[in-house]
This record gives sequence, structure tokens and C-alpha cells, in this order.
Amino acid sequence: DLVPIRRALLSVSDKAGLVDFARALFHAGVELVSTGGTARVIAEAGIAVRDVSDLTGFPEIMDGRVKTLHPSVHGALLGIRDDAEHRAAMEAHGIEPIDLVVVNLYPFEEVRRSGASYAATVENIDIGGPAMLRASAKNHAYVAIVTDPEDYAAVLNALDLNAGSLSLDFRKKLAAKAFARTAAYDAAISGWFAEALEIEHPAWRAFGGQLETVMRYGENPHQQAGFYVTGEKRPGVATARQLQGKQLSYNNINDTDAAFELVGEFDPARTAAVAIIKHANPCGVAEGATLRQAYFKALACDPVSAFGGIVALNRILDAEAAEEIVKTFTEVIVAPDATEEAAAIVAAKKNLRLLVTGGLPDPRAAGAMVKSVAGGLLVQGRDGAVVDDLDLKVVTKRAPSDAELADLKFAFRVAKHVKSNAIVYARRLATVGIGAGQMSRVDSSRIAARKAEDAADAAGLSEPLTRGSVVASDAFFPFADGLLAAVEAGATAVIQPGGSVNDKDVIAAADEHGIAMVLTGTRHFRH
Ligand code: 93A
Repeated sequence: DLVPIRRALLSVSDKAGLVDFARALFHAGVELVSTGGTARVIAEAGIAVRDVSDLTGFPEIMDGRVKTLHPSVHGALLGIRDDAEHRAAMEAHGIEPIDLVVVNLYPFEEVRRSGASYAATVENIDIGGPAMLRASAKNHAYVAIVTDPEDYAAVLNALDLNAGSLSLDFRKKLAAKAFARTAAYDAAISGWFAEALEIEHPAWRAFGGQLETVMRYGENPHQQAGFYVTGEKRPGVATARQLQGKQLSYNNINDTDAAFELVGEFDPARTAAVAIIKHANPCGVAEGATLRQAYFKALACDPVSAFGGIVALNRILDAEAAEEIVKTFTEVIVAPDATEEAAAIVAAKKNLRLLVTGGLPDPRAAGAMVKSVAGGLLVQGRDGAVVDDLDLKVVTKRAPSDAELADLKFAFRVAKHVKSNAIVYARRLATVGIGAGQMSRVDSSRIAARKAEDAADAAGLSEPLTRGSVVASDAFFPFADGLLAAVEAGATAVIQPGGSVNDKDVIAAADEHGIAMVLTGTRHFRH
């Protein structure tokens, strides 16, 4: 799979390292062919170089707009050397094969950044360069394509090692880099157009995906927004079928995703589960014998916040559950499917969106999560940790009862989907108080407890639902105070990752109050 390098075509805007590279190639016995400016620099260094016009028999025309766009060049790049007909065509038309192509493109990105005139920016859209990059990369079986001056040294090194040839593996890597370059180059050009036309933010393209819908606005009415789909097969908001209701807004899509990812944590073969989401945080989650029961339990956690929320279900929406859900003003219902009867009940509410996904997302599935920062993107793998897979350690004198343990696992499962700092109180497989998104864990704990009191008041109960509850924390308690706040609220068992330098104090405080504590060793930050 070695290709001997006999002829190279060099056409570069960035002339850095060019002369040394060209000289080394020349000394390795490679014939050099080059375009106008590049040829000049090589020739001025006293290195023999053929002008590409000599190869094509055609002058560079139109101020260089057409210099390498010629069958003699592209035939030399694309011809399959082992194909008799291709070889015959090359011979018939006097096409001399090119084995190495060194191209880097007109600096469109820099010119755009410099705020150059419209005409100057357009002039810096390279056409012949990308054509050569793509042709050579496609024909990597016979041609090596170098687009980054940083790779010159590696090329010379490889030529040296292989007595003037380049390996298939190396050529493939170079080809991949060439296509990555033309993809980024075209993204920059389309982004520039989009910016000029004010149709979409230029950076959006960088996130990848296909534009699915341009929404009326983003998180706020003064922000533009679009929804891009990546083609990932994961059941969820991007692949769902909308059976009815208004167009989804930016916030709807964001919240629906949060809701459905959360119910995806509950195996439908084991239990029915419902999550109600507001502002991307759950305000009620519950397991139940039926969806209807689970919905009642979830709603009881924070019925005030549930108003205008998103309801996600882990099983096929049935009529009994639909009947209850439509009683509260709800923005979106999302479920793997819906019975005809249930769909008919929802249909009475014209604006309510009903989405069916055809399945549940696998919480353990690999995948990427993207977040933008000024001038860049942060990418990380999905949080695929599931409490059932974790090695749970009881660290207190008292071990949790079976019922407590079931609630602890439930609470930790939910905490994974609550913004940090997350504190989740749960009782009988339902959340009873959720504290989300606070800068201090104690505050999250207090807010969660207070919400539980409010819910109990609203339901006319004599004591808050946190009495006899368990509590989950998405990350370790840095001090005993967060734990003590939970104890005060009436929690009897705690699940948390552990790993604080103060673990000893926190465990001692738990023991002092007869609390059972389980460590997961894994945390669930979410921001
Ligand atoms: O204007 S082009 O799109 N037309 C072409 O046929 C062509 N061939 C190579 N630009 C073309 N190039 C680009 O010219 C190369 O990608 C490279 O960036 C540049 C090198 O030109 P010179 O050798 O004249 O400095």
C-alpha cells in the first residue's frame, strides 16, 4: 500500500515553511509543479519548479480565479492508477499523474474577521483549492493530500522512512484532515452569508446538525432561535411525532427534553413513572402502579409549579392518565405512544402539544452534550451513570430499611436530572420536595423542605411530607450543615456521592441523629 511520490503539486496561500518543504521534496527526487505565487516563491529560492500552466497548456486566467480548474490537473488527481480505462484516458490526453498535493486555501476566515469589503471577502472564497483537496482526498488510494503546514515535517519523515513512498494509513489520515478542512471552510462561508442576511447566527453551524425549524424566538422574545437535529436515533424530542397542538417553542423543546430524559431512567417493565418539568427542572416525579397514580403523586409534590409544565410518561399514555393530566394547564405531554382514546381526550385541548416518541431513551447510552462558551464549545459525554449500576456503601451505624433504600435510589435517580446544587426529598417513590440550582447546598435543602411544607399545607396535611422521607444530594455534603437541614426537615436516610474531606463529620452527624447514609461514589452535577 505504499505510493511512491514522483510528482507534487503545490498551491498554497500560507507560504510558511514552503521553501524548506519544497527543497526537501526536490532533493528527494520529486518533480515540483506549482501555481503562480507559490511557483514564484519556490523559484526565487533557486529550486526547480514547473508552472501549472505548463502542465495544463492553459494560462491562469481571470486574476487567478481559474488556474488549476482543468482536466489535466483533476484527471491527474482523480485517475485510478490500476484501472486500464483510466490509464488509457490519462495517456490519450497527456495527463501526467500527481502523487502529492500540497494545498492550503485562500484565508477566507481571516479576511472575514478583518472586516474587509464585501468584494474582497467574496474574492477570498477559494474554489480551485477545495476542489483539489477533495479530489486528492477522494483518491487517497493513490494520492497524498497535505493541507496543514504543520504536517510538512511528518510528510518528510514518512518519505524518509519509506524510501520516498507514503503509506495508505498515512494517506487516509491526511485525507480525513483535508475533508475536515473543507467542511470547516464551507461552514465559515455559509456563516458569513447567514450573518449578512441576518437569517441565523453564524456560530450555529458549528454545532452541526440540520436546521429543522426556525422558531419564533428563543428563551426570550428578543432572541432568534432555531432547532437543529443531529440524526441521532435516540427516542426523544428531536425524533418525536407531534400528534397535536401549537408549534413547540424553544423553552418547550428544552423542557420536553429534560422531562423525557428523566422518565427514561424508569424501566417501564418495572414501574409506571411520570415527571413534571418546569424551567428544565422537575417539580414532581413519581413511580406508580399506573400512570394515573404516578401522575397524582408527581403532581402532589408541587402543584403550583406544575401549572404550565411539561408532563413526561414512561409508558403509553392511556385514557385514565390523560383525563387527569388535562385537568391542569399543561404545555406538552410526551410519552412513548398514546392510545386512541387518550389522544382523543388530549384533542379537546387544542393548544396542548402531544408528542409520541416510539420508545424511551437509554439512560446509559453514549452521546455528546454541547454547551457554548464565548468563542468556543464545551463538549462532554452524556452522564450515563445509573444508580442501579453503582456500588452503594452504607457508612452509618444504621442501614436503610428496604423501603428507605428503594426511596434512596429513586431520589438519586431524580437528582441526576435536577440542576446543581440538587437536593431531592422522596417518600414512597415520589418526590416530596426538590431544591434546584442553588449556589449553596444548604439553601437547596431548605428550599426543598419549605416546598414540602407548602405542599402539605395546600393538601391540608398536619405535617410536611418530608417527615419520614429520604434525601438525595447530587454531590457530597461539604459540611454537616446540609445534612442537618435534611434531618431537621424529617429525613431518615440520605444518599450522596461522598468524597468530601469532611465525610467523617457528616457521617458522625448522621449517626448522632440515627440517620442511615448510603454513598454512591458517583456524583451528578448538572448545570
Ligand atoms: O481562485 S481559485 O479558486 N481558482 C483556482 O483555480 C485555484 N487553484 C488554486 N484559487 C485557486 N487556488 C488557490 O490559490 C489555492 O488553494 C491556494 O490557496 C492559492 C495559491 O495561489 P498562488 O500559488 O498563486 O499563491
